[in-house]
Formats: sequence, C-alpha cells, structure tokens
Amino acid sequence: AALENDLRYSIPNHEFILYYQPQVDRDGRMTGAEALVRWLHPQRGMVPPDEFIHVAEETGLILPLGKWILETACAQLALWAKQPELAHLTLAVNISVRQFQHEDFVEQVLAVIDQAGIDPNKLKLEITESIILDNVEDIITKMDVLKNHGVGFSLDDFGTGYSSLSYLKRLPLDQLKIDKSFVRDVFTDTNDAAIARTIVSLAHGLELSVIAEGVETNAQQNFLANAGCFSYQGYLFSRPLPVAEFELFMKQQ
Ligand code: G
Ligand code: G
Ligand code: MN
Ligand code: NA
Repeated sequence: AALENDLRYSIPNHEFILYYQPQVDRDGRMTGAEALVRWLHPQRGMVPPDEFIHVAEETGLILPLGKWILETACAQLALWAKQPELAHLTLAVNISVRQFQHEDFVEQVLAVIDQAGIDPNKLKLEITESIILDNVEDIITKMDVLKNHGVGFSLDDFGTGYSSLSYLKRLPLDQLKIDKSFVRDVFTDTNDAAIARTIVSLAHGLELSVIAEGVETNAQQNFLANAGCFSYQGYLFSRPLPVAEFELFMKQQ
C-alpha cells in the first residue's frame, strides 16, 4: 500500500527514467533497443519494474505512466534520428494489456508518433499473450490501424502465457520474442531447448521474425543461431543502460 501511495506522486514528481537495452543481429550489429522503465524512488532508490508495474496496472496508474513511457521513448527516437550513427535504431516499447485495452490507445500512439515526428517504422510495440483475454476482433482492428501506419508488433515472453495458437495466427504480428526462461536453461533442460527450437520454427512458418532475450553466453547465442534465430538481446551484449551510456556504447561499436 505504501508503494501504491508513492506511485501516485511519482509521475508528477518525474521519478521515472528509461533504460535502453541493445538488440543485436547475427553479425553483431546493433539494430535497436528495448526501452525498460526504472523508478528512482527518493527514499527506496531504484525500484525495479517487477515490483511496481503490477501495482501500476492494478491501480490504473499504468495509463499515465504508459503514456509517459511512450512519449519519452518516441522523443528519444526523434533525437537518435538526427544522429548518423544512431539513425538506424529501432525502439521496442512494452505495452501493458490495460493500456492496449483503453479505447483511446490507437489515437494516443498515433498522436505521440506525430508529435515526436518519428518514422513509425522505427517503433515496435511489445505486447504479451495475455492480450488475447480480450475480444480478438477488437485487438486485430487496433493492431491493423497501427500496422497500416508502419508500427511493428512483437509478442513478448512468448511461450509463458496460455494463448492458443489458433488465436495467435490471427494477430498481425511482426515478431516473436523467445522468453529468457527458455534461453537460460537451454543446455540443462532438454524441454527448454525443444521449446526454443520450436518457437523459432513457428516464427519462420508464420513468416514472423524472431528475437531471443536473456542471452548471456556465446554458447546460448550459438545454440539459437543453429536453431535459426539471428536476433538477440541480453547481458552477453549489454545490460539495459541509461541513455548517455547507451549512446556511447552504440557509437563505440
Ligand atoms: O527491466 P526488467 O528486466 O527489470 O523488467 C522487468 C519486467 O518489467 C519486464 O519483463 C517487463 O515486463 C516490465 N517492464 C519493464 N519496462 C516496462 C515498461 O516500460 N512498460 C511496461 N508495461 N512494462 C515494463
Ligand atoms: O519485457 P521483459 O519483461 O521481457 O523485459 C526483459 C527483462 O529481462 C528486463 O527486466 C531485463 O532487465 C531482463 N534482461 C535482459 N537481458 C537479460 C539477461 O541476459 N539475463 C537476464 N537474466 N535478464 C535479462
Ligand atoms: Mn519486453
Ligand atoms: Na520478456
């Protein structure tokens, strides 16, 4: 409850910042980033999103917070677009189900893109399987409008939810994101290895791209490459970084 109360003041008090984690292709080139929110609490220090996102979702504060995250991420993309070494970067932004369900979501995303003056093709929205709890027709309609403007969709934490593949194939997705829990145990759990391989071939079969998160070792990267996955995100390349460090990291590549 204390956390919930503090969360109410955290937005007007500007206590959030975005970190950026690089995404890498098969040749080691940096192709983009995922924006990850951090709460710099005046007393508690840095509170990780696992501790406050669910509170924000339960209280509805995820709506103003999610809006701030989207605005900040798009403003960052606009700044990168002006710098030759960074202009190619895409940016993935996590979207809560609660945000996506809001009736103004599509208009809000389009307005933010417009205000920031960014190329919508550089923006990727990460949604999770839990979105399917809603009316699938509504979801498809919303996604289609944004897709027609160039916005991409990645299905985050893929394989950890409970969606059926028959719903999944109807969503106009661009990418599946292999959850880090499968990547972590790929050499110690033959089930996880099989699941990781299966997600890659499912993505190929559905003509979607695929990215693996939580890649921490070269061996894991090699396993994924052998399975046909050539986009990666994880500590092997970089932890999520504050923007100044992220830009420095990108320019050193
Ligand atoms: O950055 P970290 O790995 O600690 O994030 C943990 C989880 O918090 C992520 O898996 C993601 O689900 C959630 N998260 C991080 N940043 C955001 C954000 O900007 N918006 C939403 N909705 N969730 C986020
Ligand atoms: O959106 P999602 O909840 O999937 O966010 C990804 C989370 O995974 C973030 O909290 C990020 O800090 C974390 N993460 C990113 N790379 C790695 C990694 O290589 N290993 C582990 N254990 N976590 C990672
Ligand atoms: Mn994510
Ligand atoms: Na994830």
